[in-house]
Amino acid sequence: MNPVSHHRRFVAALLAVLCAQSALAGMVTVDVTTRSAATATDAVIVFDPLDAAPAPSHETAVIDQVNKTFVPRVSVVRTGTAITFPNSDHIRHQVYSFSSAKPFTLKLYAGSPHTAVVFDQAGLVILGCNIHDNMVAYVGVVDSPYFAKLTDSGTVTLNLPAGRYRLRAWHPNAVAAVPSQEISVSEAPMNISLVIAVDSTSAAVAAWPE
Ligand SMILES: [Cu+2]
Repeated sequence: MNPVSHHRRFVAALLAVLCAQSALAGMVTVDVTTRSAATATDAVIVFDPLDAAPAPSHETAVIDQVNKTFVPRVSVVRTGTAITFPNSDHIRHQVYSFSSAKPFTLKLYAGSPHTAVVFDQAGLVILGCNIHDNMVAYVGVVDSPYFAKLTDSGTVTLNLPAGRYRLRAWHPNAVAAVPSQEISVSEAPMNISLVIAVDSTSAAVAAWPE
């Protein structure tokens, strides 16, 4: 084979790979509005794949304690994620959860505990502190690598492999459940608008969409 023909074959093969990749994924943009003065911050969206099961992974996450507040207040993690709970305050905290997806109590501590807590079951885990009653944090544990937490802008874009998904959404202060919907992702960009009725003064914690 002469060098030019070899080069052409290489380019053709490269183009084939690039085209195959672009056809296998799509950009999905989700806009969340709240129907109130509350921003979309802390809203969670999850795409549960209905076709191929994604390869398992072992991720890590951190929930800090700063000025008697969990930071971040809302986390969304994949099942199997190991979360550590450092304490950046100069006082002691005692993190616990009564949630059935992950009941646990850490020892009363200052500084960083050495052991992480593995969130191995899907569901909502509500964290509290035994010393400070008003400390609360939420961990949404999901069997999917495709999720996002919204910020003030209310918009997030994910690059999802082509296929069918169930889209569900949640906000800790939602006053009504958001119906889940099935979507089909292809290479065409997709825009989805979601409305979550949020009342930031609501004391009740919104039910997690299972
Ligand atoms: Cu505390």
